[in-house]
Amino acid sequence: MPETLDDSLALALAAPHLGDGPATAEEIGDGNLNVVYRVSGGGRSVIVKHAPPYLKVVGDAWPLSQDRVRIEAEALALHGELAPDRVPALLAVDLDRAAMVLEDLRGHQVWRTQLVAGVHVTGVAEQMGRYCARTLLGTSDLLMDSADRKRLATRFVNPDLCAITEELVFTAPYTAAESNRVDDAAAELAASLRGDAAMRRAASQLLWEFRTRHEALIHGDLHTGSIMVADGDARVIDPEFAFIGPMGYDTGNVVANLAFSAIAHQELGDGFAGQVDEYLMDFWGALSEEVRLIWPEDHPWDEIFLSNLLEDSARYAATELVRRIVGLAHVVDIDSLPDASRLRAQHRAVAAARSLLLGPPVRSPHDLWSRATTEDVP
Ligand code: SR1
Ligand code: MG
Repeated sequence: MPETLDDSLALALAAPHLGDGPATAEEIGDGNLNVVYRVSGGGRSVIVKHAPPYLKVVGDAWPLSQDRVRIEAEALALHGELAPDRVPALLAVDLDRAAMVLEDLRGHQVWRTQLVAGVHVTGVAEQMGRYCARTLLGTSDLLMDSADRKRLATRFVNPDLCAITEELVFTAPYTAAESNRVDDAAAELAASLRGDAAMRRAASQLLWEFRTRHEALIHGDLHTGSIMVADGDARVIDPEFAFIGPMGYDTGNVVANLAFSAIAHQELGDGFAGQVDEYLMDFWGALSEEVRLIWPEDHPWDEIFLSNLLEDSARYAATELVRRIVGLAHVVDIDSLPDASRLRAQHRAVAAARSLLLGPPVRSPHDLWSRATTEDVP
């Protein structure tokens, strides 16, 4: 059984990567899964991340494989090769202790934090579009040798973390699961989802696709809390949910989490929603441009691919919109709104999800964005 990370173990793991002199360790993680320390010494600092053998936010009752450390480290390395500079540097991995040492992105902030504060960060949405194109196509049969691709798939079997997503994203929000967290004021909204046979059917179909469409090595949890940003520099962190799955799950997560931001700022009326609209267009524009650039010349169906990816993104965005309102893990963009606008925003997110999941296929990025962010409360 690997040791649990405490100050002294964090200091020991970090020591080879710090300067000379005394060092200090500070626990900084507030995530649902892992224990995270910043260790500083000799004018340098690093991040030490440890994966306990259970889901941190639930405890022993939800055991989790520590193989997620290997998966995260290998995904970081591979995505870093495909999208240079878009992930933090991996400095060391200690599988016996279920821990890794990472570059400390000190000058960066979590993108969600900046979005909530209405702080514009340049170039990040475009970089995220290119990151998605390069990591998704670059780990797919579109660009990989067939035998290499099959070998890659054997390294990213991630049953425990896939089980979290299968339960918390595609199942629990449509049932009376104990894990759901619903504001008292949103109880009727949650009940309306449980009683909506069409939404339950659509979510169940997407669960099937999530489990069976082995398209690329996806990040698996690409919300705006998994992206660190500084002007002109986006870095994607925390790929412990990585597995060979549907590409649209990653892109749909980006879309839904930008939609939460847009809806929240529309409700606040502070003028930042227009900036978020631009982020979505920059994201999808750069993604499309990069796909066309790296697409294999001898397979001329890149426009069909992009249109299918847009449709899949819309449908996975819908399930993310629902689960962050009535499921276990919420988003601060919506939860931090004043009561009346929070309830309206929650209704709007679910209305958007219904439109994206049950309406006609989206025809364009504008159609996707308009349905994700401007659905009226019924
Ligand atoms: C209890 S785990 C809840 C969520 O946190 C992670 O970041 C994933 O989004 C997961 O669904
Ligand atoms: Mg995460």
